[in-house]
Amino acid sequence: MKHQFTVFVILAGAAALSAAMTPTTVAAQSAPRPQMTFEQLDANKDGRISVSEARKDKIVAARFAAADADQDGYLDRKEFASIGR
Ligand SMILES: [Ca+2]
Ligand SMILES: [Ca+2]
Repeated sequence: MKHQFTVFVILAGAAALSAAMTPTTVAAQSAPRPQMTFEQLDANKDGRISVSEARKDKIVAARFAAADADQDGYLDRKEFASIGR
């Protein structure tokens, strides 16, 4: 009886963990990636992507605010690389 209860707890825990993990995993796998490269978007070659430069790639434009980690209004290479991950 004690053994059965232990098995139940393990199964319930695994199911709860699976349910908790799945949305994150799916979101990570289906996250849209930029369609253009950093070089293609950086029209003025200043090494960063402005809001207007980001408009050329709708995925980058949509994720711009979330990707701009230091909120300086530009995406540097590291911030750009975070899109789609
Ligand atoms: Ca630029
Ligand atoms: Ca930034």
